[in-house]
Amino acid sequence: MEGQVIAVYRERYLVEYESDKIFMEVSGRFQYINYLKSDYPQVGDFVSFHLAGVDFGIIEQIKERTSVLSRQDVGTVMEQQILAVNIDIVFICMSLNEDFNLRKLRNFLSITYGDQYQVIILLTKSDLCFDIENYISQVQGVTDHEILSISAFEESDINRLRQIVGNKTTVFIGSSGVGKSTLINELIGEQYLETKSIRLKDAQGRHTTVNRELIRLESGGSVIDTPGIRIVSSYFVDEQNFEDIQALSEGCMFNDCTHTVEPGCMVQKSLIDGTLDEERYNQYRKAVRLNRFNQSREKQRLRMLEKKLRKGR
Ligand SMILES: Nc1nc2c(ncn2[C@@H]2O[C@H](COP(=O)(O)OP(=O)(O)OP(=O)(O)O)[C@@H](O)[C@H]2O)c(=O)[nH]1
Ligand SMILES: [Mg+2]
Ligand SMILES: [Zn+2]
Repeated sequence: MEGQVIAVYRERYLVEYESDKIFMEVSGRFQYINYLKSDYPQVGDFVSFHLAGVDFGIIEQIKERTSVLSRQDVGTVMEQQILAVNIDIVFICMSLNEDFNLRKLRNFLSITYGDQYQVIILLTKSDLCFDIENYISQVQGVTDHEILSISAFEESDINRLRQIVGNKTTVFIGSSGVGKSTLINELIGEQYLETKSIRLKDAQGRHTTVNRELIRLESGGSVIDTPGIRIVSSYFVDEQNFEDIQALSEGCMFNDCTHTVEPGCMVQKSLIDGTLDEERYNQYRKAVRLNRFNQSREKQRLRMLEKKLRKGR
């Protein structure tokens, strides 16, 4: 039997199978061969399972993922935290008021590298903005992805979004309060998800959505709601995310310049004369360190796995 994971609660998984929703756990064998968090079922995963009761199942295996949206995990030792899998479109949501911030947008863009899925920038709360074109052109300066301004209160905007989603699997990411859940409620046509407007005052400043969840639409498509992301950092360093530094490094004296202590370093020079933003440089250094760390961790993981498999035989 095969189903799709629509929500994850610690060690429990809610799996959609035909029109049923069944709680499941992973099998003992599954636990034995997997130990990275990212190897465990995620929202969007297709899994094979067997039933262990009328309304309880055991997940045996995860089907190969067609796409993965992830970031570096902030909660644990640097592990990859998966936000959603098997998605066709990632909607990066940013509101056209206080939340609008190009640096933030760049951060979100940095976790959506590659061509596993389409990326669309949703500029939300357009009803609060009187200068939309100006914001759109600012965003155009940062990305080539499609940009859409949208108000949750404008029916034609919602229809447009519904059309884009179609029968695809999509995920909404962005800071807290930009209106992700509100948009999704409009798409499904009911107040299914909790949004800030129906919450008490004391919840101000807190994230309204706390769990990732996949919701099926009438169109056959699905939308995954996510809690607002505060810190984003990408798991892998994509050179393309640091095009500016890449370009500068061509002027460095040494080919293998690490842009730290070498003489004739163009990156250092640009830092000193102020043409390169210090924060940007620190971001780059951090990404490089993290990448190195992840590479050695991955090697270690493979070694341990090999050992385990040899022992298991
Ligand atoms: N003016 C206006 N307000 C909106 C719009 N969309 C959402 N809001 C309001 O913005 C607030 C936050 O909306 P949510 O949908 O809870 O935001 P969220 O992105 O899901 O937030 P988290 O779940 O915390 O990540 C609510 O008070 C909504 O009513 C919009 O298009 N225009
Ligand atoms: Mg929400
Ligand atoms: Zn250099």
